[in-house]
Amino acid sequence: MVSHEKIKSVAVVMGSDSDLPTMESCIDQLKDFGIDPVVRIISAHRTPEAAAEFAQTAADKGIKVIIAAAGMAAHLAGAMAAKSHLPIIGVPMQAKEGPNGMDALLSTVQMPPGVPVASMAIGKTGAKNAAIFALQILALCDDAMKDRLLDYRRAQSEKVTQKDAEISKKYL
Ligand code: RP5
Repeated sequence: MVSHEKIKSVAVVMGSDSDLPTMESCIDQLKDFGIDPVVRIISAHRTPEAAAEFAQTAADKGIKVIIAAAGMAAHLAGAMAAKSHLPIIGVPMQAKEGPNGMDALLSTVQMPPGVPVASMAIGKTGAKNAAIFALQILALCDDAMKDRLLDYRRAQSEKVTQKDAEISKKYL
């Protein structure tokens, strides 16, 4: 069994500090599972050398999964995938202007054959799911993490079952 609790096994990179309020749900979700991520602001367009350097050296630093969030012409996740063999999870951000994150979704998900990015949904839901997806990857070789995820799923199901019981009583 491998423990991921003491090492920085997940990186959360984002294109701008304006993405942080959305990505906090990702960071919080990782922390809830005992994962303290590397968090960086790196831009595929504004700091392309830093993006390449980060992706190229991530695996050697012990990072196992990179979550990359960006808005507009969102190339950060793709830039990570171009320079790293690690699994890259992309989170499209909704920009202040433009087509409500659809620009970022398409820029993130439409990678060419051979260089995939696992794109999540736009915004906070995608941010939270990116964390859970990263945890699921870590759980492949971490039984304690697998058990935590199974508990999380059970608790989620119980909540729905409880709501179902409540609404069934109300509409009897
Ligand atoms: C992207 O452009 C960032 O990821 C952000 O979502 C968007 C706008 O950036 P700022 O102008 O707010 O820095 O690169």
